Amino acid sequence: MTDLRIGIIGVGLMGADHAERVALKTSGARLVAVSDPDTARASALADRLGVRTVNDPLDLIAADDVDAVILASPGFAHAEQLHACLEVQKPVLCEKPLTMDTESSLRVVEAEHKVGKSLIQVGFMRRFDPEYAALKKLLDSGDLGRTLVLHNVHRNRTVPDTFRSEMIVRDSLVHEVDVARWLFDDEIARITVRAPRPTSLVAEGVLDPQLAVFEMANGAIADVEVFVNCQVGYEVRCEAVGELGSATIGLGVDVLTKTTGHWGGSVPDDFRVRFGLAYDIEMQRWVDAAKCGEIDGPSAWDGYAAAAVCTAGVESLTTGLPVEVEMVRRSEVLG
Ligand code: ISE
Repeated sequence: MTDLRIGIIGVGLMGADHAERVALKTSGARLVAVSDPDTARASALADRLGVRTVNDPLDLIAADDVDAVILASPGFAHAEQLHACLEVQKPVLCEKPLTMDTESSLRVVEAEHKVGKSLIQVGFMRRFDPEYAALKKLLDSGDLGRTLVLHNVHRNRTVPDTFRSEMIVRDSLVHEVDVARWLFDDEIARITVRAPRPTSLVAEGVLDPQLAVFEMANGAIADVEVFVNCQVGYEVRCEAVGELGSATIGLGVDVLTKTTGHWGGSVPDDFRVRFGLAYDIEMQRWVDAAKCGEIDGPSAWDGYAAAAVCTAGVESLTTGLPVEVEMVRRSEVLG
């Protein structure tokens, strides 16, 4: 089978990482073009990888030699770019968030349904991480009985100054929203987001860390500590508590070293390190599926559900009170 020719929109941290992944590590795929408002950044990457740049992202989507698209542009650009991909019926791997709000995410789900093909996969990479995948398999096996509680920790060393309180919900906490929906195989009915005393190491008014509680439709509960300027490194943990036992992933126990008076290991600097393998697996599976006209991972519906939960989460952050998640029924949209 011929290579899937891929164009990438947005070559910041994640897009550049994906560009290298497609160009150098993914089989059956070929990077052909990149687009970024920062044209110098796009050109430098394109030169290094031997591909071309396209200034207008919509031209990249329409280009005859682009079979599939990766959106690593900022969330606010996604809606227009996703609709453009649907228009020309090209598979798209869209980094989260799907879009910035519930309504626009629903419009995307409806538009894809109208096309009649699953073209959109959302980049919730934790689902591809071998540790998370093993946890999912264990929970689904029933060996721990019914899962009752999830405890999650999500810490970044630092984030850029542009990362305000609302972004912590929509860009960071959104990962655990997807994890809870996926591991419980259920929707989140109600969310509470509280902010304890903020770290003094961020700009005035930024609520970091945040503590969230997700109440699942089936009555189970997940809690999350998200702390994106923790200073230490990238740490993501999840403990599932079942009726018959518990299971924890993300302890980061790799190589344990001992030197005079010390023992320990290393903490990854960011998500590209911690989830590097997950991204590789995600990309290969997306490419393989796209060539068969399918997706193999979180769908536009999952992106919509996450957007609905985050919208409620942002509202809860302002009052500290629980907020019901407002979503249409899946059958109403997808039949
Ligand atoms: C970033 O966009 C990610 O997706 C990372 O996984 C997350 O940990 C980080 O907080 C976000 O900024």
